[in-house]
Amino acid sequence: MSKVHANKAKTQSYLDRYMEGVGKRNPGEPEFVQAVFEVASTIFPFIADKPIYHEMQILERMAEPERVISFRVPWTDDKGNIRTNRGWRVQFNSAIGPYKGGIRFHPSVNQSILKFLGFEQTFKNSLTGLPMGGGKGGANFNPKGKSDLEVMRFCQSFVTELYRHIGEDTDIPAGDIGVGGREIGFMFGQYKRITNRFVGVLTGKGLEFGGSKMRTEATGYGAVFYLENMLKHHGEGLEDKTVLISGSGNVATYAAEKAIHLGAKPLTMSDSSGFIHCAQGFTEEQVNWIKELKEVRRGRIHEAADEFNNITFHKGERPWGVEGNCIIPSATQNEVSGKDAESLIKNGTSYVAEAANMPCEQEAIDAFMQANIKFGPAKAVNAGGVGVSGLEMSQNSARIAWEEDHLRELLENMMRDIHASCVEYGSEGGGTVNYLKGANIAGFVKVADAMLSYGHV
Ligand code: NDP
Ligand code: 2IT
Repeated sequence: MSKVHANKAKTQSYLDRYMEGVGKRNPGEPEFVQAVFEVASTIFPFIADKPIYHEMQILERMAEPERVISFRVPWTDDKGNIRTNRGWRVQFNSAIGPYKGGIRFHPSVNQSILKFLGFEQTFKNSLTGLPMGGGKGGANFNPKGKSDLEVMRFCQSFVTELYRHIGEDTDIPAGDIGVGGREIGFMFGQYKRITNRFVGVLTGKGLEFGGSKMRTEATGYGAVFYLENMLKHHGEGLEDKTVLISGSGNVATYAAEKAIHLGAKPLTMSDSSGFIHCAQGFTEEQVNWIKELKEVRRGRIHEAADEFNNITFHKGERPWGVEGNCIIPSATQNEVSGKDAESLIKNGTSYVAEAANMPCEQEAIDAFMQANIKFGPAKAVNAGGVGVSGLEMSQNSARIAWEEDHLRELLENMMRDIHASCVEYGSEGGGTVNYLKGANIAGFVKVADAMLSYGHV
């Protein structure tokens, strides 16, 4: 066996043994194990000739959250029934800054999903270049069909426990699926009321009470800026590119809006009931209509097909059977399967920009890589959201508010720099960039080196 071959086999056996341990220590947590594998499979080869990371058990420590808090969330519905949900905060890694990451309200939320999200967040936040550690929280609460008052009572109860674990220098939550401006307002109001402190403990706040301009748009806009950087790096542009988007929430709608601004044609959007398709590409007016449908009226996506003649609704389906040059999955984890990937490849898709967290199953990632499709991983592509959250924290600390143009420029520069870091660590010769490897290594190094400085903690 050649030396190179032998080293590869050794690295593979380290990875196998490591993943066996992760699997054993986290039974019944498939999403978490999946996320750890995605990172570890690119980090083990990188640290093969860097024994310090092995000796100091860096990857073992990184895969263990610093703290997982779970708690009861009792609340009363409009009929006077007492309801009980479970809330969590996973404080994953504070090596480079206070815990930072969103809160998700969705019936599917469990410890595995929040641990995967907190783990990913650690590397994502590192990529932004800002001093933020990784965390994630949420509850298995279903906001669908609940009145504003029910949502308010739920948020107040959730924060009545959570408040003792968070703080502007400790842990700063934000939004995620099911948590937008309305919920952040309710949670901030309750935090302020309990603690009698007006501080930047949450991001994604309303502009009237310490929120930052560009935060609402940041994740979707940032994802499209990242895609644009990928295209430019390969001598192409967004102009006239057809783009398949899934989801119709915060991330999806602002991704569609920015894609239109930059001359691309978003053809699809979706929710959990199916997808909508517009062969000509949605107009900005249609995207605004969908924003209003989802944010204000909290309706279902088929209503867009009822409203506009050139939009069709495809019940129970995902958009991945449509032909498109690029895809921006923006709904949830594991929404692009290996089979979906095969169909996208056959239909000529050449760029994938993951705007949701871990939307592609491992089989899909493998298929894209094998087909030489440019694959932008979530922790890089969607980092603009938490990036502008970091800027909201800076503004809150300094008690100032920056202008929108300034923030847009900071966001654009941040996405350009993240792309450049991914290219730096992910270049494999012959012009090929492995963005997944690049993002993982670039995110890992800073966190790992900080952990080395602290000794055995
Ligand atoms: P929203 O709640 O605003 O929207 C979520 C969208 O995804 C809705 O269209 C929803 O459909 C759909 N969706 C959610 N769960 C499922 C599911 N299980 N199956 C099918 N569709 C589903 O969330 P966001 O736009 O904020 O978040 C979308 C993704 O982006 C998530 O992966 C999130 O973690 C990630 N993200 C968000 C950031 C942010 O700043 N908000 C930052 C970085 C990443 P329906 O209404 O039917 O449930
Ligand atoms: O997944 C994510 O990065 C988010 N939901 C945003 C987190 C944040 O703190 O802004």
